[in-house]
Amino acid sequence: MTAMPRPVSGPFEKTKGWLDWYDRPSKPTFRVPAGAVDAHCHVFGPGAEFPYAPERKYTPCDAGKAVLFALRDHLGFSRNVVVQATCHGADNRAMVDACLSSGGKARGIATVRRDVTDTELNRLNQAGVRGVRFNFVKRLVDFTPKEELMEIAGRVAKLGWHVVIYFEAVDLPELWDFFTAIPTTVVVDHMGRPDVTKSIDGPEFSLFLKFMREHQNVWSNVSRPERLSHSGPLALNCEQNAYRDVVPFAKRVVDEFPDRVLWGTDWPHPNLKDHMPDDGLLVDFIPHIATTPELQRKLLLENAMRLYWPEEWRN
Ligand code: 0GY
Repeated sequence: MTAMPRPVSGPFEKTKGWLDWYDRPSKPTFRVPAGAVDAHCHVFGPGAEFPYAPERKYTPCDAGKAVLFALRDHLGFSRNVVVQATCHGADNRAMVDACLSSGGKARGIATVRRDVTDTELNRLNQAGVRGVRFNFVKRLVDFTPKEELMEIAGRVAKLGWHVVIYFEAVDLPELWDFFTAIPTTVVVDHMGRPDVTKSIDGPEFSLFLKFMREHQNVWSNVSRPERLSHSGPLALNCEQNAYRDVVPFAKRVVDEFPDRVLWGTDWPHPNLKDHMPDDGLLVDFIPHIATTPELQRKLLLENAMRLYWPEEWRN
């Protein structure tokens, strides 16, 4: 792929301590099924058009919809689910703009506050939003009382939306009662961020599997090895070795819950300071965790279509 166009450095550059996205992703060897959905990615700005939130914990590199759609095509995907990133707070304009510009090929996950009006929720729905994200990662967001979040969950349930939750594995016990009371489908971001240096059969990951096993409304996104891995990409062109310590965790979830898993690039990879992944290599990671064509089809196509485009999904 020719290099993806980089934004001109803006006034945000001086505050930034994070890596920019990788602008020469390789062409993956693994071919995703026709119609596949990148079910977790973001847009950042551009900041001059869609300013970052004053309460943000990091200032990213601009990474707008045009580059996202070029990456989608380059990797072989057909659709995106654009998840509101914390650097935009509850200002959903950049995400909504990406959805509206996609010709129906992008759905959105929003962040809303308790005071959001029904008119605004309906407007988001029209634009393609199908869920809200509740973030419990303390380095990313300030605390929101659980009763406020539950009130929001009740309201979006009426629209047929779901709730995406992002938390660290160590926090699951404390959050368990809240999560299990959410009245919608619940999508867990990135398997609840397991510590992959710990045993896959240890208490933390076992609790996560129990969460999915005992609650049929709970789904999981199984992507983001670049963030969970300690072994790292090793040789960039040797996918056998890339992020190998994450494989058993993601494969376990795909094998046990094949009808409730999703995958996404997580582009433009917010908040990474040490290593920025080659998105082509991330796609080549998929067959290590979804090891049959049937599992790959569920992970990349069927599940996401059922959740985000049910009206277009005829199986
Ligand atoms: C991710 C990961 C992170 C950040 C965000 O919205 C965000 O800022 O999601 C993170 O820092 O772990 O899922 O993209």
